[in-house]
Amino acid sequence: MSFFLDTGKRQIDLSYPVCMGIINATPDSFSDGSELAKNPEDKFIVDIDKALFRADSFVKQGALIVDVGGESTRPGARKIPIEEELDRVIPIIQAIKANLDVCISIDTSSAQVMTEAINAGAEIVNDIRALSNANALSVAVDSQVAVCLMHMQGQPRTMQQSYRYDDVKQEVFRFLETRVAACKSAGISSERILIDVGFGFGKSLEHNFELLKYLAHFKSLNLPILVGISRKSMIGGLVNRPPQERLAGSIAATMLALGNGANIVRTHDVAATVDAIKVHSAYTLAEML
Ligand code: 8Y4
Repeated sequence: MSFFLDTGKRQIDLSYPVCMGIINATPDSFSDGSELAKNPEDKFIVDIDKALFRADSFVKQGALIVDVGGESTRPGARKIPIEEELDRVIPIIQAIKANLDVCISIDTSSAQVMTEAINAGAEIVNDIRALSNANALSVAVDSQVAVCLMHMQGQPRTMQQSYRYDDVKQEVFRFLETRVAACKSAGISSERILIDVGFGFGKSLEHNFELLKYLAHFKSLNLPILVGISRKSMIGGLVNRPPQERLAGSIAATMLALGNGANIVRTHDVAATVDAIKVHSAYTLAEML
């Protein structure tokens, strides 16, 4: 287990879990999309000042990473043109880079968006398609950035309509193992790789909780584990509340993920997540006495 993530520009210490705050530059985002739209009546326009304010608050609350995404990956979401995705994310990355010292992650599957985001200062490529799109792997190889490889069954538009596993943890494990091997043989060293089981991406409530329960098994890949649980339907399906009211449930599930070895927590609620990480870290230290 490597204790640092190498992004080319910095080494992120993962001796303790760290928090990644979500900056969604998408109009349909449940937490901040419409807040980031300048004129809700008109075509979606990214408000850079609002995105920057959000990133700044995240940093003040203790996030070490901000994840900027412009392609909605919510269940049922449709694809958008690359130009639109670029228009959404690049100005935000440039503004964050110019004003804050925080590691920027780009949530995209497009090689072109990756390239321009890296040029603008992104240090992590967070790809829900695990670098499977054309040229995505070579863009990552030719840069110094870190990559997050996530498991998904199907595609966002339809993934929650039909999913099928014989053994979800085995299938997700083998997928990640294969993608990690592809990255390593293409020239990405293990210090630059994160893995993610992809909660909610083509998975039932039961699949998600089975993966959560067996998260520690993924430690055998000897790579840091990122988890994205925040406000997802795996919480909503249990507490029966809309996304903005899923904080307590999300933190409870985050505690379980931390207990099972999660190293990076992707969240809409940085302050609460940092508190949970502090409680977990104190508990971990107390265990060792
Ligand atoms: C309710 C709330 C229903 C949220 C669905 C969603 C992950 C991720 C997303 C993740 C990594 C989302 C970009 C989807 N989730 N990246 N991205 N891991 N690495 N759905 O789990 O939040 S967006």
